[in-house]
Amino acid sequence: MSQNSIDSLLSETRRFAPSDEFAAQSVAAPDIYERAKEDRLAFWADRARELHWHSPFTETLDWSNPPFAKWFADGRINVAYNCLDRHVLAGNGDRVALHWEGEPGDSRSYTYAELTAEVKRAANVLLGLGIGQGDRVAIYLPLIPEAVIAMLAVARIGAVHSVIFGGFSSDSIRSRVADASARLVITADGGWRKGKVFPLKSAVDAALAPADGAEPTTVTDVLVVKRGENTVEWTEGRDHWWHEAVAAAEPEHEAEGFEAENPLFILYTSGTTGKPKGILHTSGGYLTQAAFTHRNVFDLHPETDVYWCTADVGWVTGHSYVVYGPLANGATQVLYEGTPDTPHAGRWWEIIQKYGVSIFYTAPTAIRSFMKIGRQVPNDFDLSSLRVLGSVGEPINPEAWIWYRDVIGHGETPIVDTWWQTETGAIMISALPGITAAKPGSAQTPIPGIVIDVLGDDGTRVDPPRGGLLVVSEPWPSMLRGIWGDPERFIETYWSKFSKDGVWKYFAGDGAHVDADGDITLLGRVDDVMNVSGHRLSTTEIESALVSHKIVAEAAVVGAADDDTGQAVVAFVILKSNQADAQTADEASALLRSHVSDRIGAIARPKRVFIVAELPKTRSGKIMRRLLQDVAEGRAVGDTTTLADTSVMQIITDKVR
Ligand code: 6R9
Repeated sequence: MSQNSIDSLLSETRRFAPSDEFAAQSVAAPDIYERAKEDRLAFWADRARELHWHSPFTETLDWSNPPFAKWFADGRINVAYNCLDRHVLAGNGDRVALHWEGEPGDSRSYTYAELTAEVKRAANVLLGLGIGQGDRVAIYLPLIPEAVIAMLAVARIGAVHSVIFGGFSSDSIRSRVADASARLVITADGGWRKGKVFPLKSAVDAALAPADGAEPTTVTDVLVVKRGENTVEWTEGRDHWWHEAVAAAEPEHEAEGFEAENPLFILYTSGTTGKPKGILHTSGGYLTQAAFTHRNVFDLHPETDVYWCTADVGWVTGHSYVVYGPLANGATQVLYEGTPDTPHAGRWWEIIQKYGVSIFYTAPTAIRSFMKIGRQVPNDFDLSSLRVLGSVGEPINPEAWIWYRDVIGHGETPIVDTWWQTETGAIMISALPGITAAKPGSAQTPIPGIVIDVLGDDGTRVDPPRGGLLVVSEPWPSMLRGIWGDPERFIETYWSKFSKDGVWKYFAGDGAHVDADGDITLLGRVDDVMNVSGHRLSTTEIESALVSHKIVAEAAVVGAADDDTGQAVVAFVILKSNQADAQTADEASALLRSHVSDRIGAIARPKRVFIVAELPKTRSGKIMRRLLQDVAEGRAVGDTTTLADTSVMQIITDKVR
């Protein structure tokens, strides 16, 4: 974040208390914080008991082998049963679970009874393919109901899903499938985006094809949902149409209980090295915190609310707040396949009007892009059904916060700014809309039952008002249980910085400021992880993609502050000497931008690629990205005295400006 926006965040004095009317109907009672504090573990055990357990747990937390936690370990639970059958058995089978809206304008709704029936059949399809408890299933789908059905079917049989965002490349699929040794891939013939069908199956085909130096794939079967009406290549024996398999499957499937620590999913996310980390989540604790936060942070009244989270299921927000949280709570929700501006700039607002959406959860990058278009677009729609707004993925600046409340929330709705991560599994810091007086730009308060601290580099708590590093000081139910196949990296990445003398503290990688009221404002990543439109990208991963191109000798990538996307990817590249004259800098830059897009996915495509003759390095050869960031953000270049060659920055700056 730029110094200007930090300053404006920290001088923010406006407060927005909930109205009396809102407070009176709030799901969370004002004493919830005290109750959680009195006995934190008992508080979480009570929350867990709000779910259905096939057999009850007796132990809440086992922290005897930190940092490997076990929550509710001797209980047995079925996550999908909690999201489906339970509501049908409670007499809510006719309640709509999903209102799905396709980008071209087609739509489908599923009641809880219908969704349960679909998931039972899909579970039988998976069992028929030999998938069982613990097997990994990769899911590479557009945002269609089958994505939700597939995830729940995997969960129902105790298998483990690894959802891969539909915008990722075949290389990304290959590495994720290989890392998790997936047996099955569920994909589609295509999906709609920006008025066109994009292919998915062909990327899966390429990812599973034999490749030089790669192990043969572990995937034996591919299920293909028909959505895009694309023609697809077909591998007999391996590929199966989803609709045919589901139609042929037995309709009944009884959900069995699995251990609370049975793995539920792996989700890959960027870290500070090139290789994405497979973040592992398990069942009972994850569902407990996803459901609790969804109900309390959004003040969900499942009988009357219509909830919409705009995230794709390829991100953790789509796991916890499109699939597991809302469905565990029996919510009615909207799912939209496409982009916000197709076929017109008011598409999202039209959807809110059509379904009477009352709770809306999106990312600051989207809000800023709407701000840029102007309020006349949303003003053309009836948004009066909205009563709670949420934000996630990156810091929301006070200007965007106020615009969101004024223009989308008709100047009245509470806004919850929710801080959390793929690793935390569920929301960790957020206001509660019926209790907290909201402070624009600040995530404010740890949710009840969560212990957060802001520490100085020496590991002691900072004295407010002051900035430092964000840590979680006590284990929490939805915490990651590890990095798939790499316990060492798990300990090293998250626990080595601040844990000592048997006291374990989780280091989140974010900077944060605590003000005099004790409210927490997030300041962005402190490591080599960028945040572009709320999506995590690793500088190293993009650098590796760049140097994999034959014309590149060396590359350095930084995240530069950007008005639209929060941060933008900016690359500095040295070409191989025989290439420098072969093409113009513009040609090389265009070529490399699309190369990164092919290797990782369009979200990683650098906004700008500068072809330079040298990179700023310390005498020990470490690239000083901080200086490149100064250039990319148009600032005066900071201290260069540790550079091996101090003239380098002048040359780069001249080139760029
Ligand atoms: C849920 C999600 C996690 C990183 C996190 C932080 C940033 C998320 C934020 C926020 C400020 C918020 N982040 N929410 N920063 N305010 N409300 O986004 O997970 O994709 O793993 O990203 O996103 O930097 O460390 P994930």
